[in-house]
Amino acid sequence: MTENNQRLKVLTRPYLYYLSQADGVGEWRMKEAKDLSDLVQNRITYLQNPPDCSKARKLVCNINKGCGYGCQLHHVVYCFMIAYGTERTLILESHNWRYAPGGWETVFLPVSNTCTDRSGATTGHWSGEAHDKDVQVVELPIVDSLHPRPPYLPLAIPEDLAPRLHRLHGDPSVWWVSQFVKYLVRPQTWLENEIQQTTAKLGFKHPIIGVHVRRTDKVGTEAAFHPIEEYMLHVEEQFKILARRVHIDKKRVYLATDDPSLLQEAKTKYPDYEFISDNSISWSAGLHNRYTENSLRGVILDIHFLSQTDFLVCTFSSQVCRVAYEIMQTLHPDASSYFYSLDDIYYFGGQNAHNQIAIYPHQPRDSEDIPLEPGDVIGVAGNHWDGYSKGINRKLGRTGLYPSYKVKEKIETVKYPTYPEADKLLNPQKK
Ligand SMILES: Nc1nc2c(ncn2[C@@H]2O[C@H](COP(=O)(O)OP(=O)(O)OP(=O)(O)O)[C@@H](O)[C@H]2O)c(=O)[nH]1
Ligand SMILES: [Mg+2]
Repeated sequence: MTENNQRLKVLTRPYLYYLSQADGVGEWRMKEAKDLSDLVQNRITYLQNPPDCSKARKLVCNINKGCGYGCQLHHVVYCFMIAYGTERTLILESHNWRYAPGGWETVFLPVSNTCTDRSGATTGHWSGEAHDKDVQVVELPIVDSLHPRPPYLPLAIPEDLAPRLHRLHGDPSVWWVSQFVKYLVRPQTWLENEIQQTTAKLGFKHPIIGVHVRRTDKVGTEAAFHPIEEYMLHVEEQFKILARRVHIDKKRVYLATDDPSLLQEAKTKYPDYEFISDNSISWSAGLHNRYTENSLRGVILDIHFLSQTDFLVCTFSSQVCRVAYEIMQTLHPDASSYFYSLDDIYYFGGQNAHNQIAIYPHQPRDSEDIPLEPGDVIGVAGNHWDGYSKGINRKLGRTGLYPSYKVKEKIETVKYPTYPEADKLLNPQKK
């Protein structure tokens, strides 16, 4: 980004905020966000609590994918989206969970109050919605081996909610994912108390920016090493932007990391900042301690606090940060722009193609660029964060760079079931 562009961004952002609040629109957005979320949460609750569990159509999902918490949570989200799409009650199997042998309910509320038993007259492996029509209990594999793939997958959004989501939110695909995460991470009472106590103990308060630094097993294999300075550059910029509309009594950073040496390094290098972080959580996130209940408590707390910050700076290659960003969407009408990722754009593991549509023509500057004609469909691979993105022009079959501003998102809609019976419970007057 050129210096001028950077400056323009710093200058215009706070005014965009004021514009978004003008003429009572801010209030409308708050209400619309709540109404939409209530609608979806109510539909999920309806789906999850069938009147007769022994007759209910079920989708069985086992949490034990061989990966970390963020990845496993997203695995359950993927199952849930297909359960919602196929009108099946999600049965979550979580005994002998690698993080907590006692299972999901040791930390979160059960996904159903009335139907957690997977038994049924007929059981089979997923073989497609139509094929499974007469099978009562269907077992879903991990998304990596899903075949055939149903349409109910990110980044698509449900057709019946699409117009409202487009009006409200800057990234409707993330909003839709976030609704399943919201339902899933409803805490047990002890966890809720723990969150409150830790908030007080750490002195977590606004304004605050969240920084997540993913190291250990991720670095060098799946993602590059980024020094703390790279994150702090964006933290500094965001505090300048925040300062235009709120009083900054202290530059606070919530630091979540699996590298326990980083907190001291950050404190030494940035003495004018207050770093809020529990170093013992970072110790528990190391590879030797990771799959324990204590470490689970730590990553849940870290994600909670990251999601509560005013802005997130992290690498979206990390599922920890993507979960935090998703939960953040459930706390504001539209928090789609409250992040800076040092590497990937937002994605959901196992998602369908992420396409964009060219809105301006582009003549290649050099052999690295690809041409664009308005209307061309581009499969985006990533943003280079310098004004350019990389992707494939599907019409030409050519891969290369193009200016990010010359495309817009192509958000797919899918005909999900619309749950009129559930909606009636929410609005009894609209019978
Ligand atoms: N408490 C805490 N734990 C972390 C942090 N970073 C990583 N971890 C631990 O490491 C695990 C990483 O696994 P995932 O959550 O799947 O995320 P990932 O490895 O970045 O992403 P994928 O490899 O794409 O799955 C987390 O679930 C935590 O257990 C952190 O900042 N705080
Ligand atoms: Mg991993």
